[in-house]
Amino acid sequence: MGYKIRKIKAREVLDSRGNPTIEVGLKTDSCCARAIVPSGASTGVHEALELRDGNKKRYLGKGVLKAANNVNKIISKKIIGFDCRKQREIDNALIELDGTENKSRLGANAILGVSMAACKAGALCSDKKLYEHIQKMSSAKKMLLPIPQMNVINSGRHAGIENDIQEHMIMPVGFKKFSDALRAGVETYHALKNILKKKYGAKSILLGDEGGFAPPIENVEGRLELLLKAIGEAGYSGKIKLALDCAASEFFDDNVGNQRRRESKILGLSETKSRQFPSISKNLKVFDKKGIYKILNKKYSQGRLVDFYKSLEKRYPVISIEDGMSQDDWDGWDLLNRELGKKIQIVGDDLLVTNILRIKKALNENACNALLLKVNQIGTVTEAIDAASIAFKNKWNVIVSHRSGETEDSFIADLCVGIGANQCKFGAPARSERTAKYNRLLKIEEKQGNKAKFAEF
Ligand code: 2PG
Ligand code: MG
Repeated sequence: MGYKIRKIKAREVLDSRGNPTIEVGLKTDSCCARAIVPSGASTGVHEALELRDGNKKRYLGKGVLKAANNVNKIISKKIIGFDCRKQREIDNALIELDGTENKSRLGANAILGVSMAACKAGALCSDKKLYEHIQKMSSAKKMLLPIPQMNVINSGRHAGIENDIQEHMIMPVGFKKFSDALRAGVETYHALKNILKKKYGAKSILLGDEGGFAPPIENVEGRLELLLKAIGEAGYSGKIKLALDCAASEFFDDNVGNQRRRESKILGLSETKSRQFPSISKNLKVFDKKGIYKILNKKYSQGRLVDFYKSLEKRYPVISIEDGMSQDDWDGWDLLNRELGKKIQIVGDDLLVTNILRIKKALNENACNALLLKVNQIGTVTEAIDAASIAFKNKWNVIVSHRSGETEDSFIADLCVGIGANQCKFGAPARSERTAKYNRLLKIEEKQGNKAKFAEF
């Protein structure tokens, strides 16, 4: 009674970069829920497909009317009548209806909007908190408040800069409570802001896509020094460690990249845009293992790049490196994980794209030791939860992550707690689309009272 889905409606709304995205409203007799889908900039080529209209006259081709229409005309017909608590059944029906490997028929954005909205409705109708509802679906034995990875210096695609390490993060690990850890991170963020303003002027404290600063410091060491200084000034030396998301696929130059560039040119598409067209990626067979990584005009072979990361780990308290290698450079990942994986967290993002098949391959090849989990990389809540389960089973850490294009929807905060992930990556503690998630975690911690358990690293 009251659980049956009666109505589903999708519309075009905006994300934090001012690009269109999908919002889905879903009604049963007793409740209604809404979900908004995020969108990445440094998207991996193996991600599920984000369907955009491509009509340059609207939103520079980024409209999502086709995806909305797919929800309203095709998906709703199939999903209306389902019990909103039966997430796996709903998601399986969505996957089957789409029928492609990367959700390119209906669009992963269309599918995910429905999947997330159903999940929220399932919680509401069963009078459960969203994180409790999610825990019931997952294999998690306990709920956890996550350690945040806070991206306080933004570069690369998120700050309009080519060939650079993308995210420089602080990780408050030495705390007993999430709220204390968050506070320490926020105070460090403000200490950093003051240091930057004094040293580089007002322009250096303008914010990148994820709420971090984008100062004109052209070397990674200089940025890490600054982070340590800010941590010290805020009074948290030793209690806050450092993490990097290199997003190395963005600065790896290989034959595939060159081929993609050539093909995009022929088709008159930007390179980023061309990644949305699976036909292009599919045709890219050549992979030159001897590709070159370029960071800020310096060139590195795989081995040299690993040496560079090793030297950073020796000199700075870097405890986690995400996407240190490019998405298909399996040899590079193998080397990186062999050299550093016993000491620090080696996180796969573009490498794994929250996809069970790629996670299994990475496990076989011992390519990394942690999963970055992004719901829109795979396109349904169930598949994301399954991806986390495999990672946990194999003793990997799981980090639930936002996208650089986010929204006011705080779904991933509940997801993180519900699946028992020990870390979250929600950006800097600034801009409402980021703080919405942190604020939700604060609320969950308050609700859980003395039962709240803060994760350990
Ligand atoms: C990443 C993400 C989020 P994007 O690379 O981890 O920080 O960036 O959403 O642009 O892929
Ligand atoms: Mg990443």
